[in-house]
Amino acid sequence: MAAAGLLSVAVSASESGAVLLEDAWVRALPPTQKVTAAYLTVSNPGDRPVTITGGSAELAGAVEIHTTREIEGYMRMEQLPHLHLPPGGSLRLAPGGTHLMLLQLERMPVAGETALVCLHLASGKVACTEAAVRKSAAAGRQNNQHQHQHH
Ligand SMILES: [Cu+2]
Repeated sequence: MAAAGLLSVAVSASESGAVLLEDAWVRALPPTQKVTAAYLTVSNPGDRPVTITGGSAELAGAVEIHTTREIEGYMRMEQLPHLHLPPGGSLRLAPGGTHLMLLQLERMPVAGETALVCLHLASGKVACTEAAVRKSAAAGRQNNQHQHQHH
């Protein structure tokens, strides 16, 4: 519980220079895996460009910004030093593309849980959101108001 408290430095989106985080989710992998990925849509409602320099997440000792590139027929992940968002711009971090890599996991998050995921901005601000832990991206973006899982 103490760790969650340390991360609760959420910045109000209405504050200038902040970003909006939406549709965040973390992929639940088998518990033997030591890393996983987080996805979200980040937008810059302000009138100045924003640079994202990194991130942090509950249960993860480190977070890196990765992109996926096809090199000689193989999908490879590459670390990006930062992401740029022009004024009014938005960026969708999604499977097969840019994502947040959650490293040094204390344990694998379990589907149905939520985990706080934060983006760190060059301005020193930190924007956080509660990410749903899911096994896949299956749940549609349009009906995420009310998600129920049936077996
Ligand atoms: Cu990655």
